Amino acid sequence: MSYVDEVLAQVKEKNANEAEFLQAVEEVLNSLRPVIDANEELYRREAVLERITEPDRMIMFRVPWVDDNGQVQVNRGYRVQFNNAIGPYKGGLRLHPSVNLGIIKFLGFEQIFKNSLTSLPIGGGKGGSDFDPKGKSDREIMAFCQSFMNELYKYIGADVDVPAGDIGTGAREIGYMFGQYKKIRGVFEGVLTGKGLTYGGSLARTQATGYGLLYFTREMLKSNNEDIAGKTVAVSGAGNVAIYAIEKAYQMGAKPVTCSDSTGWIYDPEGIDLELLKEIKEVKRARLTEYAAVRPSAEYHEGKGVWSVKCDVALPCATQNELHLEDAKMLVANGCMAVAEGANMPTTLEATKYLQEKGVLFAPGKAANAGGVATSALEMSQNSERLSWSFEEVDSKLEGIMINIFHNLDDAAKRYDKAGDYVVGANIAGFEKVVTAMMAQGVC
Ligand code: NDP
Ligand code: 2IT
Repeated sequence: MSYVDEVLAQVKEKNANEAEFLQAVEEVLNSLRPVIDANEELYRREAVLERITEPDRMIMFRVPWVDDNGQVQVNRGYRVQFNNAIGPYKGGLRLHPSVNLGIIKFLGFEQIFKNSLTSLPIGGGKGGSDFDPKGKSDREIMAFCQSFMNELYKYIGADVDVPAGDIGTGAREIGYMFGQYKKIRGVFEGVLTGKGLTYGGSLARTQATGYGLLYFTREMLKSNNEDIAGKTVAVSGAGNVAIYAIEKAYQMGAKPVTCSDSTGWIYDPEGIDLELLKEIKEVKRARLTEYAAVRPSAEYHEGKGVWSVKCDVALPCATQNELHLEDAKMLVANGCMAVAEGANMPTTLEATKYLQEKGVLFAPGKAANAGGVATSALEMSQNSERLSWSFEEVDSKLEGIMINIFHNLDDAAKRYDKAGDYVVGANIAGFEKVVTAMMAQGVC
């Protein structure tokens, strides 16, 4: 049996109940075959794949907090510190009822390669909780965040592990967590990113993932003799990533016509009204039904279906496994030429394979959405030098990083005779740096 198959079988046996983690490992290891096969003896002896698929540590803890009725609630908190070969652990905190160990491990595993691709010194980690922020008062959110940090603080630090936002964790939650860390440790340091601008946050971090997604997509299209300007874009999600993807799409002359949340989706053929969307999602924290209620050009549909709309470019920006084979078929039938993942692993393995076979340009999340964590690393740099850069400075660095990521993975794919396969390119380019660092540091 080849080394890759051997390790895949072991990982499946050891982590049998972790579907999303297995999906992520399968994708990465399968696409690394050309590199592994070329170095099989060395990598096998060094147990490189066994080491990279086993987290450095997994921390799980009780998060008790008191709700507005005086009732004590208990959630489970997680932090998976996956790999720090190239820098301190770095990755977001997801607050969503679906969170479990397998989901946090898949996200942490992806983060290793994503962070490597940014070319910045950050290792891979992820955390979160099965806490559901929906419908909670500000006081309840604060109670949860403080209790979460009462345990998490032991394991993190500006040079150790630097968490940030993800689904359900935005500036409000980061603020409460930062305050509690400072209270417990008595240290004002860049232990979290995505902070508010008055206490160490970076300009352009809020926009970074969505903007970066468009910088990447534009470069990918350009390299295939296409232009983002004039394209009709289907976007899923209506959160941080989706909103700023829509904003940058407009700035580039494209027309975003959809968005979605967990209850339904909007088709607005005249183009999504960005200010209205921001008001509903960022200020009121309300449902998309409110969008359709005040926008005559918009259709609201319950449930799923955002990929049934005719578009040139699709940007899944909500959550994992939201774009299935049947969705991929609809996209292809409707003439979609490119899919770029704003979310982490939004496209199933079957759907990805189908899109690639049909010649659709496919940008994996670990490359296309790396602008968020890259800008988090820029926030860490600013905190270290106790300076704040201008919006333009951060944004232009972000743009350069995304263009660079595209060319790195494009080159990596070409080196292994897989030109145009950006999944293979991203995994190989991300892996090479981490594995070189791991081997240089010995068995640890
Ligand atoms: P937000 O919480 O701001 O928004 C998430 C959006 O996706 C909401 O519209 C939400 O709808 C929808 N959504 C979430 N879960 C589900 C679900 N199970 N089914 C249907 N819709 C769902 O999160 P972000 O925008 O920050 O994150 C979106 C994706 O991007 C995630 O995959 C995240 O890991 C990834 N990402 C985020 C980065 C960042 O910097 N924030 C960086 C890189 C990747 P509702 O509000 O109704 O739940
Ligand atoms: O998935 C991701 O890359 C994020 N949620 C951002 C992580 C970060 O540390 O900014």
